[in-house]
Amino acid sequence: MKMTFRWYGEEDPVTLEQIRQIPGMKGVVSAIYDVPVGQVWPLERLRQVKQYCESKGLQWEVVESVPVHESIKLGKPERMQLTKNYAQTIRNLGEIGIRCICYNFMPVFDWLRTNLHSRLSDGSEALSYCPEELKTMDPRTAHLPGWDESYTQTELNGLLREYEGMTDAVLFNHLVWFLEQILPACRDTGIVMAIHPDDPPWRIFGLPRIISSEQNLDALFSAVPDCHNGLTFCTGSLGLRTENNLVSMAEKYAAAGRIFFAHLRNIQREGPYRFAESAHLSSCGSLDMYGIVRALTRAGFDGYVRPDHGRMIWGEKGKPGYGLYDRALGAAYLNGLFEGARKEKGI
Ligand SMILES: [Mn+2]
Repeated sequence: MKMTFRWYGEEDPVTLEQIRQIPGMKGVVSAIYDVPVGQVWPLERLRQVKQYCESKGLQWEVVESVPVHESIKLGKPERMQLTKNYAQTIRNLGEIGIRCICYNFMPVFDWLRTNLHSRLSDGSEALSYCPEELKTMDPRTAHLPGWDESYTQTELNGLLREYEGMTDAVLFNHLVWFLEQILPACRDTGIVMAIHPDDPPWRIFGLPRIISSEQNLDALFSAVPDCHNGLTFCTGSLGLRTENNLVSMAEKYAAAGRIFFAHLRNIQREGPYRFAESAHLSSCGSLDMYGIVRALTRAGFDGYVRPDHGRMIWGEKGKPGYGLYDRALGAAYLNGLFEGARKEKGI
């Protein structure tokens, strides 16, 4: 297990100096944020970021994310060139020593919450989701928390129209096509593709969802059995569906060599399609975090791990979900769970 921390580049209010002081921290998970989706990430820029991280004592081996252009998900003719560009980005990432790419195949929005500043009973703030709030949000006309600056209203309307009537099966075929096209670049560089599950794992605004359940994952690995095709095991996303047994899924996919990266965080399920993100501890939410870590360890998981969204605590201001303090507490807790699990296994 290699503990990492998401870092949003030099604009991030959380600095590499701070990240380095979290006990057990080995590296960062980052990306290039100012290259338009679909274009090749320039080698020179990648080298600069890599060198900057290393100069601060941190490795950069995981990218989150290289976004997949909507035209690839939609299966439009320009997907040919866009996929070639994606493959070239993989090759450039291979050049600077990246080992793993986290990506997702969710149409339009790669995550959605209805409140980014939900007040928990201890006074901290967390991201939350509830169906009543969702009903008041029509993406064609209204403000969506976290997405205001990503699309103009016209762009968003156009995109939603293009997805009208798309089935899960069609979107799935587009994912398989995309993976088959980029696999040669993965084989040449050794880079593995770790798909992030849908967040939350159910349909929103009628958009298709294809990576939400064990059945979906089985279908993906049987359609594309290549060993570079794997998963970001995000407990906070998959764990929102009660039928996803995370302990058995962790064991199954880790033993099969499909988990390359784990996002370990807890959520409090508050009813159907209703949840708040919680502190990482098992006692703070709905998930058995020790059970999950033990299952990963028993199955021989040796990939990358990061604490996922944290609450805003101690008066910290910053990017919702990505402050320093609660994620650092999460990392310390997870390190303890892994130490316990390793010792229990006798390694
Ligand atoms: Mn995640």
